[in-house]
Parts: sequence; C-alpha cells; structure tokens
Amino acid sequence: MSNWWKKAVIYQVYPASFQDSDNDGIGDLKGITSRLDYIKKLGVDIVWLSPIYKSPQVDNGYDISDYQAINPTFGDMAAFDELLHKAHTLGLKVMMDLVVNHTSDEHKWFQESRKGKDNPYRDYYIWRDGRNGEDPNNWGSFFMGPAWKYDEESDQYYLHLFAPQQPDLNWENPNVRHSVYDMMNWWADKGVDGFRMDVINYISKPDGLPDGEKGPHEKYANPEPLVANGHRIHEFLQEMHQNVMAKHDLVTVGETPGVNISEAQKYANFDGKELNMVFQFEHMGLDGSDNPTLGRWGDRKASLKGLRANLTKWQKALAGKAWNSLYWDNHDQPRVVSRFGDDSTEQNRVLSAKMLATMLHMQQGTPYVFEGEEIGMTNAYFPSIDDYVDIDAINAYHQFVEEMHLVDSKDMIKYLGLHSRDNARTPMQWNDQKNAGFSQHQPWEHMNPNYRSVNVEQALAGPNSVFYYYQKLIDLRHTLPVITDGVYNLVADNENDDKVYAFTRKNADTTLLVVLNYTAEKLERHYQIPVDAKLLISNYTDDMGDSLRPYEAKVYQY
Ligand code: TEU
Repeated sequence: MSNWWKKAVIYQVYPASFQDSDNDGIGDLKGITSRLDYIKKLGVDIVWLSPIYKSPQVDNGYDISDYQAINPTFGDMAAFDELLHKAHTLGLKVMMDLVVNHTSDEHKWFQESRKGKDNPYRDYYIWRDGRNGEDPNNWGSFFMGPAWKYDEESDQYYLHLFAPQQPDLNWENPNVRHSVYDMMNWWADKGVDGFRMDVINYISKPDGLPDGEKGPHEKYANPEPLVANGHRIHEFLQEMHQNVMAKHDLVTVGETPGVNISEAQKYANFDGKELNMVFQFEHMGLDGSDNPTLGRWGDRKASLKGLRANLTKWQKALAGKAWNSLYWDNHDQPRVVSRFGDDSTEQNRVLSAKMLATMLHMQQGTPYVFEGEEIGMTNAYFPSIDDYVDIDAINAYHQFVEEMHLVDSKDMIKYLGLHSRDNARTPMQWNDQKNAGFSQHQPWEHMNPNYRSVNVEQALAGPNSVFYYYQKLIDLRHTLPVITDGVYNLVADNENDDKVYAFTRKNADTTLLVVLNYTAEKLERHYQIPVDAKLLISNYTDDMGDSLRPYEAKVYQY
C-alpha cells in the first residue's frame, strides 16, 4: 500500500455544526457538500466526518444505533453518496468516524442483547452479575457516575465506559469483531477512503474486569489505566487489518487516549500491520486542574517548556519507526487560539493562531485541522450552565458543583469556558449575517457571539488572514519534502528557553529553521543561519532578524 497519507492534511467536519441546508438549526450532509469547494480551497486532502450515522444523539452521534444508515437530521444515503461523489470529483478523500468500542443502547444488537441471558446477542455486550447487590466492579464512567447499569429483567449489569446509553461491545466475542469488519468493508466498498477510530485502544478489556485504583474521596475508579491498550488490543487491530485494511487503500487513525510512546510505536508502526497513526493525548493534558479529581476542569495554563518537551518527545520517539498525527483541535477540545494562544485582542488572536499553526504544521506527521481553526475561531466562554449542551459539561457541573461541592458555580463556569467540548461545537462562522450564515433557524448549539468579526467571509477577503496562512502551510507540506521527511531537532539550548521555541527539520538537501515567539513580548534571540537563507513563511510581513515581535513565527529555508 502506498503511503500517500504521509503528505496529507486532514480537515475535520463536525456535521451538526458545519452548515445547515434545510434550516432546522442542525448542520447536515447537503450543507457539507455545499461547502466542499471551501474545504478544497484550503488545500487539504482528506475530509474526516464526525459520525453521521443513525443515532439518538445522546453523545452527538458517538452513540450509533445503525452503522449503515444516516441520521435523518443529517440527510439520507443518497445525500451521503452525493457528498462522496462531489468530494472525489474535487480530489478530496473522505474519512469516516468508526465508533466500535460501544454502540447506542438503541442499536438492534443491544435491543436483542438485553432481552435475556439466552439471546444470541447477549454476549455482544459486557454483562456481569452484581457484587453483593452492587456494581460488578468500582469503575466510573468517563461521563461521571458508575460505569455499570443494572438491568432489572435479567438481574445483571452492563458495562458503559461512557453514557449509560453507550453500552460497550464485547470484543472477546469473534462475532462482534466480524460484524464490525463486515460493516467496515461495506463502507470501504462504497468508496470511503479511511476511518478515524474512536477510543479504539479501549476495546480490549482486562480479564476478570478487576477493580481500579481510586483516591480516598473518590466514589469510582478511573478505568482508563485498565482499559487502555489492553492485552489483546494488538491482536484485534491486526485481525481488523487483515480483514479490512489489507483489502482496500485506506487511511486509518486511532483515537487513543492513554497511549504512550511504546504502544504508539506498535499501533502506528511502519510495518503497517495495524493503523497508520494514532492521536496521542499528552499535550492535551498539560493544562487544567492540579486536583486529579477535577482533571481538566481548572485554569492552569500549559507552559511552553511542558508543551515543547512533549511535542519533542513524540517527534523523536516515532521518527523512523512510526507515524505521528498532529493536532491542536477537535470536537472534544477547546479552541487552540484560546488555549495555547491569545484571543485577548484581534491582533494577538491572528498572530498567535498563525504562530501555533506554524508550530504544528512544521512538525513531522499528518496534520489535522478542525473546522474553524483555519479562521482562528475562539472559545465561546458561555456565561451560564444553561448555555451548555454537552453531556460531559453538564454532568461535570452537576458532579463538582452540586454533588461534591468541590468548586463553586462561578469557578466552574470559568473552567467550562476554558475546557468544555462545547467550545469546539459552536456553529461554523461563515459570515456576519444571522447565525453567521450557518442556519436561518436558532442553532442547536449557541453561536459564539464573535462571529460578526471572526468569520470565513472576512477571512477570505483579507490576504493576511489566518485562512491564507493555513493555506500556505498546507501548500508547503505538499511541495517541500523536508516537511514530511526531515529530521526534527531542537536548536541547541532551546529546551531552557521559556519564551521561544526553535527547531530545525533537515533532510539531505534542505534545512528549515522554525522560530516561534510563544509570548506577547518583544524578545531578542540569535540563531545562526546562512546569509542566503530564505524566509519561507512568517506571520509578519518583514523580518527583523534577531528581534522577535509578539507571537512572531518564522521559518527559514537553506
Ligand atoms: O472521545 C474519547 C475521549 O477522548 C474522551 O471522552 C476521553 O476518553 C475522556 O474524556 C476520558 O477522560 C471519543 C469522542 O471523540 C468523543 O466525542 C466521545 O464522546 C467519546 O469518544 C465516546 O464515544
């Protein structure tokens, strides 16, 4: 199989929030199709669609009730075929979201499974007897509360690592695995070009489902250390590869929270037996709270030192062995310009968005751009809990403010403003008209009020916009091999610099020097470059040599 995806850039569309074509306030497939020209203009190669399958939408489509049907709010199969056809006509590939750690409780497999212990589908899910009249073990759900739900009829509990409406599939059962492979082949035969695999490293559960470790004040244990990268995971993925990926030219990325270097080297190994690449999460865990119970719900910022050390670790460790995916944003994360950059003024928003884009797009791996990132969309900072719609935000608020009294309401609203997934899910800002041109109807998720100044129309009209900067970075990746194959090294002593990040990429004939001022300060730094070095890209129109301006980003080529 070819490695075409190594030079590719992937654009993630969150269907409910991209473009509404029928004015019900929810984005849809026809809306996406109508915007493919825009995506093409950015220059990306692949469009990843977050789930569009039939779903009761308890977790915005990550709870699937029919893998081979389209959710009616998004359209129908004909609308999907049209989208796929138009994408292919434009030279864009389409990557589907594959959510097979769990299904919706409305999936027919679960509907059968819950009918009783003798049902042929019983073993498609993870059912256990209670322990002394309580849950089978002490695991908590990632969306708060226990990871088990009692079913009165059969007097057993089923496992749900996420919402109770998202029962976990039992991958120990070969029928489950082959049902999933058949479904994947069905989509691949239809012509889709790849899969982004939701929490795929959670599918192999430990034998005996042992208790997890928990703090003295915690009611439930975090199951992640036990379920992530389980003992049969590589066997399952290799089997999936033989049954699906080996038969089609597909791009695959695993979403793998809790992945470490040695596991990633196996998942994304160049031997090509499992996946092409995985999403690592360590750089997403650098900010938040110091209290482990609160996790990401805090206001501690990530330091440049921590961020650089992490990115550098992954660049170094995977080089020559496995492939990195590069991302700042997705539908589960706050907006990068608000998180690692500076959205306090218009000037700093634009400068820091470009600086962060340079940091990411100059690294080795396959970059992902999440809808709106390319115009520098910011967090929404909603003022009240009533503005939030995500199950994760609402449950966290109830748990930490109302049940545990660990945080007061005002602080929790601040933390939600910094870390809630809703920040990523506010509708795409197309123009400064009603609902930003997303819909004529009140959108399912509030707009970010700044759409009047931050929007696509405005970005396309201004040659110095964040959009054209992303477009240039993407074009550079397609035209300069060193961005794909160059060896990554920090500039000498840069690891001690807490304000500037400087690294090189080098292959046999080209060197790139990337210099990034992570702060709003004016700084002086001297880096050795040949006199004939060319300024390849910068977020300022001129070069002041050793003087770095706020959030200045520049790349020299020699
Ligand atoms: O996300 C999984 C994920 O990264 C987090 O939910 C994480 O496991 C949790 O916060 C642990 O701290 C994927 C999807 O991207 C997300 O939208 C879904 O809600 C989730 O899986 C369930 O399908």
